[in-house]
Parts: sequence; C-alpha cells; structure tokens
Amino acid sequence: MKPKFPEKFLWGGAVAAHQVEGAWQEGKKGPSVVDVLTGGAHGTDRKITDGVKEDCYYPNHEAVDFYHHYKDDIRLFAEMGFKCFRTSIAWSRIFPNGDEESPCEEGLKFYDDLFDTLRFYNIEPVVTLSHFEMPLGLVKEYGGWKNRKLIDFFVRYAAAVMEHFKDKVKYWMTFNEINNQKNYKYPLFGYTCSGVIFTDEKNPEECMYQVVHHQLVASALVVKKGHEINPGFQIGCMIAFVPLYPFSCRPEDMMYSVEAMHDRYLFGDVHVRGEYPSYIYKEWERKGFRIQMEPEDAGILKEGTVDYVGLSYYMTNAVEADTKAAGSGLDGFPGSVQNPYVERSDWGWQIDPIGLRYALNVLYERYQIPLFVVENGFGAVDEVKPDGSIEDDYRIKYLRAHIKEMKKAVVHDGVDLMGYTPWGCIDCVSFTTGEMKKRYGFIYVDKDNEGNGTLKRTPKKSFYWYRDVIISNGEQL
Ligand code: BGP
Repeated sequence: MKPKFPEKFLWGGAVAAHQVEGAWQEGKKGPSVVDVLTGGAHGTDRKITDGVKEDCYYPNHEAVDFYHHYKDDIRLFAEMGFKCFRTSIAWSRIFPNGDEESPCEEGLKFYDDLFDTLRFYNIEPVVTLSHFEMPLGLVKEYGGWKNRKLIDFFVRYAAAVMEHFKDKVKYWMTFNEINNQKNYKYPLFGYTCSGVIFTDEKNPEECMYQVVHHQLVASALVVKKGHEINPGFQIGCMIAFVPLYPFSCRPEDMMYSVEAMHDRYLFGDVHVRGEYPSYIYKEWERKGFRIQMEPEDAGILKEGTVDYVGLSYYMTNAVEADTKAAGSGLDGFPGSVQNPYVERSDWGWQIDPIGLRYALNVLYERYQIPLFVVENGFGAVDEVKPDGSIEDDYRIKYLRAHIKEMKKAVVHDGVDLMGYTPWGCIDCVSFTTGEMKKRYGFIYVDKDNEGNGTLKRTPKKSFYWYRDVIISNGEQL
C-alpha cells in the first residue's frame, strides 16, 4: 500500500488575532502592545509609539476586520475543507487591562461565537494563548514580563479561557514563537513577546533570560492547569524553528552550528523535558548572569511539560565560524551567511523545502513527542488581474515543495506529525513589516498598505489547489 498522511491529519490554516481581527476598541477590548505599533506602509520598520497616537498609521486597528467577517471567512475555510483553524485569543479582549479579577463577558462571547461557527463546519479550533500581544496595561503598570507578577495574570487569563471553552477547544499553545525573544536587539520582537524594550535595559540579554524564565514557568503552570480542567486537552509550545546549517564541513563551522542551534533548542528543551539544559547554565555562568528563580520553579517546569511541539517553519540559514569571529553576520545573527544553494523571497527569507524535512527529523529525534507545523508559507506581492483573478503560482510552488518534503518526513522517516496550518490562510497584516502587501493567503483581501480597499474577499488560484490537496489528504499536489 502506498504510504500516506494519517487519516486524521489536521490540514488547515493559521492566523493571529491582532493580524486579522481589527475592531481594536470593540467589545470592551483594552489596548494591547500591537495597538501602539506603527505600520510599515511606507516601507519603514515598525516603530513602537508611546501610547496610541492619532497621526500614526495603525494597521492592526482594522486589520482585515475578521471580527465582523469571520462567519463568511470560515465558510470559505470550510469550502477548502479545513480540518482545523489556528488563531489566537486577544488577551486584552478577555482582560482589557490584564489585572482584572474576572474576565470580560463580551470578549468571551466573541470567541464563543467564533468557535461555534468553526464547530458547525467540523473545523477544530487550535488556539494560541499569547501570539505577540498582551494588554498594554500590564506594560504601563507592571513593566511587562520582567515582573514575576505577570505569571499570575497570565495563568488567570489562561485558566479563564480554558475553563470557558473546555468543550469547544481541544488544541492549545501557550506562547507563539517564544524563542523570538532571542532577537532582543530588535525592539519589535521583545516588545510584542514580552512588553519589554530590551535595548533600554542595563543588561538586555540578562533581562531577556529573566523574561523567558517567567514565561516558561507560566507556560508550565498553564499546561498543568489545562490538564486539570480537561484531561483531553492537547497543549503544546510553539517555536520559530530556523535550522542553522554549517556553511561548510569545516569542523569549526560544524561545531559553531551546533552551538548556535542552542538558541532554538533551549525553549523546546525546557518545554518538553521540564528542565534547563546544561549549556544554558554554562552560558549564564560565563556571562555572570543571575536569573531569579523561586525554589518551587524547578518542580513547576517538571510538572508542566507539553503534549506536542508546534513549530513555524519558513526558512533555514547558514552559519560560519570565521564570520562569527569577525563579529559580523546577516540580519544581526552572529556568523550568519548567505547559503548559495537556496533562493530567497522578496523579503530575503531563504526558501528551503528540504529544510522542513530536516527540521521535523531533528526535532522528532530530540523530543519523541508529536510535532505540529503550525506556520509555513510564502509572503509575496499578489497582482489582481483585470478580470479580478489572482494567479499565485509562486505560492503554490512554495507550498507544494514544502508539503512534499513534509510528507517524506511522515511516511519515510516516521515523524509523528499532527497537522499542517499554513500561515496567513487569509491575507492579513504582516507582523515584521506591518504591511498588507506582504501576503500569504489563499483568500485575497482588498486592502492596501495605506488602509484603502473594500475588504472584499476573493479566492486565489492557490485556494482551489489547496482544496484539492486537503480532499486528497496530500496525494494530489
Ligand atoms: C511568524 C509569526 C506570524 C507571522 C509570520 C510571518 O514569525 O508568528 O505572526 O506574521 O511570522 O511573518 P511576516 O508577517 O512578518 O511576514
């Protein structure tokens, strides 16, 4: 018999609340960290503003107005045959300032309706609790995740939604791309992940590890609590997995790639094994870092290990020991160099389908628990033809190549893979640039970088292609 994807494989798509919902002040929602980011409408990097200012362009305030369009959008997901849909809950819809005693009913009601609509079409919701956003109040009044108090606020929020949606949502993830905080030199990542601008701190790296510790403890507490609320819950972590290849087979390059990969593995190691790995203690010792931990933390980490590892996969990078020694590297990553064997997207992301098979293999070998590819995709500028059609063959080419490699990981290498949810299944605001023109969707949304457009939804060519992929359970690529 021909080897195939498992029958229950979760094909679907992924978005995050702040990149699609809009309605930033509706339903008693409080402002969140993403509401004070500028857009990249003019090709500039996103900036963090000091409060919500009228004269700035805020893409997230309207986004693609999923808040009011979700019923029609989900109908289109159902037409593609989605088995699951990954989104996040906007924390500040549930706890507008973050520190309230009880959840906001209107916020819960919105997600009740959303999850009911998904269930009506037999689409499993896959929910991220924190996807690059948190209530702004927790930043202004408590200093964000630097403050250990955030653990309690997050656990209260998570317990409230897990309890409320215990019969509607089975698949959860705690923190989206938790390892992105290692990019602490870019304020955007630190701020959206944790409410802290690390570059303003006396010792940014040490502060980043303190934040990370608080989040890892919070994540473990939530995993434990979630299993008490419903033992059937599947609760995972989520890692941005960018494998780092050695630039050459020089032993120095090989060894440096192993060391550099610790940046990625640290987070999976704690989430899956329930303890910090030896290399991080050594690093803290070398750098003289003192991370504040309470005596009970070790036990908490041990008791709250995850059920699966969710990962985003977009690209690989290559690293070279000499480049690192010279103090340089692409995009600020020490020792990172251009891989001459792979192409790059318009935004410089290195396209490497085989890298996905590699990623799944190394993660599964290391952790031996189910994996879930919860993001993958191709950000590109789409052109609407005079007849209104969008022929996004480049996107089909990217996804086809990645699914082929993912299939090999499953049927040839035996990786236990739960599902696949390509990123931005409907066009949404780009996280890193704040633009609309960097699109990932199977469904086009009529809105431009300046915020103009009717918000009309149009299926692209990839919509029909992906529908056939799902119907054939990955056979027809
Ligand atoms: C991941 C994030 C997403 C998403 C995606 C694509 O890092 O989890 O939120 O946006 O990257 O990135 P971008 O939108 O910048 O192209």
